[in-house]
Amino acid sequence: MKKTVLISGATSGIGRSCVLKFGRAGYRVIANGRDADRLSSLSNELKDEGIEHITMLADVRHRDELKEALDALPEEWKRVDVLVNNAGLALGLEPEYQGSFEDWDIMVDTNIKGLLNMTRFVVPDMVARGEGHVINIGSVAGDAAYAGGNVYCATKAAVKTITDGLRIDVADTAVRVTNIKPGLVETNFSRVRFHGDNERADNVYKGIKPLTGDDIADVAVYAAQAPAHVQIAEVLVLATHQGSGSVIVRK
Ligand code: NDP
Ligand code: 8X3
Repeated sequence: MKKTVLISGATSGIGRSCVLKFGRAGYRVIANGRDADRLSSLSNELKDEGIEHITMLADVRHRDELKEALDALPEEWKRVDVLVNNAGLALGLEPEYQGSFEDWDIMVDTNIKGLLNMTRFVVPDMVARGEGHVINIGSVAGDAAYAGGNVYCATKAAVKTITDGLRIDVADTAVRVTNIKPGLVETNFSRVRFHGDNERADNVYKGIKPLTGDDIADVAVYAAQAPAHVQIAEVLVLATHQGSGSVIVRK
């Protein structure tokens, strides 16, 4: 029987790549997103590729909405083998003393509380079954703050701690827990961070070959397909000319 993967934030970037890579690797996919049109065009693409899937419309920040969407999954889709907590974003790059309260709330609500919401709803069934896999998309930004990264970096540091905590809490079961920490990945990430300023977003990837969503999805699929006794606990994936979160050599 095919395994089922649930991917949050599946309509763009790393999440979309995970949908395609897991689908091509033979998984059935539950693709979560919060935009019905984007989910429907993803679904058409998956149909063309012959990937078995369903979509799940829910904003991970909204606990009741998320619970309802999970409860409404068809019975035969309720057993989730792999959960990829990917939905997330950065907003702004201002010094902390000039940051936007609204941006901070959205980042904390999505990157920390949204990830926790999904985990809290999906993982109990994995624990009851004694198996499953949670793959959280953290970031190199969680390892150390960089200029203007303040709150975003803090949310990704929280993802690291939350991931480590879950791994400890399920260590008496065969549930595996992974934190993938990407560096510079060219997606919609910077367009979102700079509130639609495309020129500023494009500059982030100038003079360096960034990672792609596919590069990160390959790591997620690898972690999921490792033998059952192998737990890929944490992976830091940087672009080759990136020395750390803040050291990027542009040519
Ligand atoms: P994208 O902006 O391309 O994709 C983000 C996805 O998350 C979109 O599908 C977006 O949906 C979805 N999303 C955002 N908020 C919510 C929400 N509240 N509920 C459901 N879905 C939501 O960026 P990336 O692919 O780059 O980002 C994916 C993850 O990777 C994030 O957690 C990010 O922090 C992390 N990351 C990214 C890096 C990078 O350099 N790109 C590096 C390290 C980590 P919508 O389109 O509707 O907004
Ligand atoms: C995204 C990577 O370095 O732009 O988490 O914050 S970075």
